[in-house]
Amino acid sequence: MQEKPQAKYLKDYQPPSHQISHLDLSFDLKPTATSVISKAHYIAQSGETELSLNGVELKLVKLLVNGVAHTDFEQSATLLVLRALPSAFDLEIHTEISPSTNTSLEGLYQSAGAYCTQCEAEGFRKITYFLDRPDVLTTYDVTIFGDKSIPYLLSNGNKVDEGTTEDGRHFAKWQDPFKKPSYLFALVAGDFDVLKDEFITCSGRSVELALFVDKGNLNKAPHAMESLKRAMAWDESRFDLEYDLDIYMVVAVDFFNMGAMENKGLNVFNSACVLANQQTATDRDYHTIESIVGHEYFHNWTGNRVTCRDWFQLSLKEGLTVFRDQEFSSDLGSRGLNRIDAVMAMRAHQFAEDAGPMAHPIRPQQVIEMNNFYTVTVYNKGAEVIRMMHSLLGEQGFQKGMKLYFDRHDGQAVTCDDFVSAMQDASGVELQQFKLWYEQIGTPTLNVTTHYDDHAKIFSVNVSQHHAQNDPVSDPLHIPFAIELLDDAGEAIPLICNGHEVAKTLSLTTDTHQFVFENVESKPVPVLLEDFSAPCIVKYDYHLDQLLHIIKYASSDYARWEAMQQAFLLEVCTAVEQLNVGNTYSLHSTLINTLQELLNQRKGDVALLAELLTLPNFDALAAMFEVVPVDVLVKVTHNFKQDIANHLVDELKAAFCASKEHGQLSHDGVSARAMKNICLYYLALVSDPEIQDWICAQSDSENMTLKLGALKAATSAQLDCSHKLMDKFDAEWRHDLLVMDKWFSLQATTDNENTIDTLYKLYEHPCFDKSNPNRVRALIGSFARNNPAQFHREDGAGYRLLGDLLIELNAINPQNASRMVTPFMSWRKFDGRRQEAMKVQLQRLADLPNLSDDLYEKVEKALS
Ligand code: B3K
Ligand code: ZN
Repeated sequence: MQEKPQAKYLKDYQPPSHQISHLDLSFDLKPTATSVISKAHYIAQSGETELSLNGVELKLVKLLVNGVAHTDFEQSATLLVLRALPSAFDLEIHTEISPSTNTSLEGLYQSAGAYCTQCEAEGFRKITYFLDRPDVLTTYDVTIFGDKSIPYLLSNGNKVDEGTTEDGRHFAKWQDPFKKPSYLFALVAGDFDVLKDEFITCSGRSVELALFVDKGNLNKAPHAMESLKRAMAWDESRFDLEYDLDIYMVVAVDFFNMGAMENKGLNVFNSACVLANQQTATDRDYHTIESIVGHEYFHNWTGNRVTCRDWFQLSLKEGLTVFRDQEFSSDLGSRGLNRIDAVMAMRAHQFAEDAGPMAHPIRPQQVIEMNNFYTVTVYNKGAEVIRMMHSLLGEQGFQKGMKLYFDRHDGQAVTCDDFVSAMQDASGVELQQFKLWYEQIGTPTLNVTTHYDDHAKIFSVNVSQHHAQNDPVSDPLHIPFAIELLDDAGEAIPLICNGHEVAKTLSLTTDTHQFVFENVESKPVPVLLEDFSAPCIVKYDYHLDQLLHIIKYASSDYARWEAMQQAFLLEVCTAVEQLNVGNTYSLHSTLINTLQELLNQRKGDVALLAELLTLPNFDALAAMFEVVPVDVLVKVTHNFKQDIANHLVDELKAAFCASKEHGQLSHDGVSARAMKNICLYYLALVSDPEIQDWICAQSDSENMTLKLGALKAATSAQLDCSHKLMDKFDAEWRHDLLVMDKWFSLQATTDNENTIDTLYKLYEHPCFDKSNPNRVRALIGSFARNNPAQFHREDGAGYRLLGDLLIELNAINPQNASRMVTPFMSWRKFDGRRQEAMKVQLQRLADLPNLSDDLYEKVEKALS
């Protein structure tokens, strides 16, 4: 029987036994037998004579200590233990690996012919035996030998030599002057088209920029390049951080497990997060690309120059870098819309993770497979924790903290405590209590009640904080609680406490607290936890009228959107209750009237208006219920959409026609397209031949945002024309797999009895490939996430489809399998029949003889 994978614990951290003063790597690239020679100088830290090196799936060819063959060692599936070592020595290790058969996309593998690496978190051990942990930093010299049919041989740092070998092959040698941990190592070798550019840094240095894409894709590279230059300039202006090498390279590859990887000076990107032009990419893709290019670039300081001591500290670099990329997007675009995006991700995904069996603190205490912890909790909640510090310290205090952090820790591998200490010491703001956010688990709830005293003109807000059931922390958290009070006319009332005006963001530091506001002339409408000032759930008995008041008048765009979401949620709850007792229910007329008014006025940011018109997604609805009433929820959303369409057909038509877009990339162009698409989405639900004509006409657009908007309207309303439009799209785009991913997603999200059969058939589509994570996510990821009616079919067919796939993926690509299992993690939230059906699939996985550590950790937690 296979041994059970063992967890590692933060509390067991031990510093490394050895440090490495320099590493010399040499690769001779061959698809099934690449030879890797590693030469390093090891220094024992306290007289150790034994050294345990990580290594997985390696063929050991030769082992020399100080130039002499070493025989006193032991090898296991994951370790090479050397004994009888001197206190400092040169270690030379020859290994052999097989990139072409490596479908895990971790270590050195081939992506559509090109060699590339992915080492974070623990992939370097699939390349050579090493101290593969982030607190062992050293300088790297890398020499790559390859056939001349592979023109580009790339690694980190600067190219210092290149040439031809006697046997007619060629080589390149790279030197990275900055010490780095092994997870930041990268090698890429292949034939690419290259877009070159230059960036002059604030101190006047010229940095060469090179973007490598698959042959023929140069016309899709400029947006990523422009994004990179914007990111470099922004990091200088907002954070005073300048790039440090002479060259910055980005390579786009087709087979990649996530979005991108910040390897020093040589980022590797999923091609989906690089390639874009107006014909192939949507406005949303443009935005995502800019933010990911920014994110990876920002890691150069927050992650690479200062890195993590151990993987439990992952949020040190990821939470901070997500915060930085969110600020980048907000400074360059709409702050309100970016905040809406961030909060949607928190509500739909992070809150669900918090409520499920994989719930963990932003600094996890125990881990089986590190790759399972690149989560919305570590990333997005981690960013919210940084954002709270930012709001407590203010921009100036925060920047002082960042400066002190770099002064103290440049070139080091540190902990989240080191970061918080720098923030505290630089700003003088006490953060001891605040640090509990690194330990607590689950989403805290804030119960709010208010009281207005008409005589005394006092409005009091009582807030009590409650930890989630699974939270090991019981002491109160330090919660920044932002508030706005609106008067009858919609004006913000100054917040006067004890005779003084106070800022919007209040501090809640005790279990319960009463905030008392004076000089409040009439009963106000409170905007609570404005801008999502803390990652909490607020419980307050809003009346629909109050929410509509906020939608009209709140000063923050985010707060207006949030109120609209709450209004929809309130309505959904009422509708569910009514349907459950056999009544019918239509969307409340005052809410319809508000939507009508918004559509008629079309003032302010049109892109925000498009968001306001969008119903909360299924996950947001599901989160409100102890047991998710799948069928009723599907019905209610369907009815509400139909209500909006029926009542507002004239306004939607008018708004559609008034939204002029002339193919601009500007915010106005993006907004107009968003508006057109949301209007069309609703209009498709009313039977009107004119609208079918509009949809068909828009589906011929040269602009992918519009084209896809038309297709989505047609498929979601299951219009007669949808098959014809889908077939046309397929014929037009088969040559472009990233575009076909959009088509796969549309197929998967169509709510139709035959969808599951269609999906099984689509496995045979010439563009589909189970070993490519983008394809799998587009087809089956979209299905499980965005087709609740079919995925959660009572007969369990949706679950079986996912289960079947996971069994295959477990063998092909454990990381991808582990991501794709997420929908099953919340099986406890469903009714008995669905629970059983999901458990059957989880049990099938648990019974696999070759179950990967990645899936084991999640399946075991889900079932226990
Ligand atoms: N640091 C990488 C993620 C690595 C994931 C490893 N399974 C990308 C990023 O967050 O920037
Ligand atoms: Zn990152």
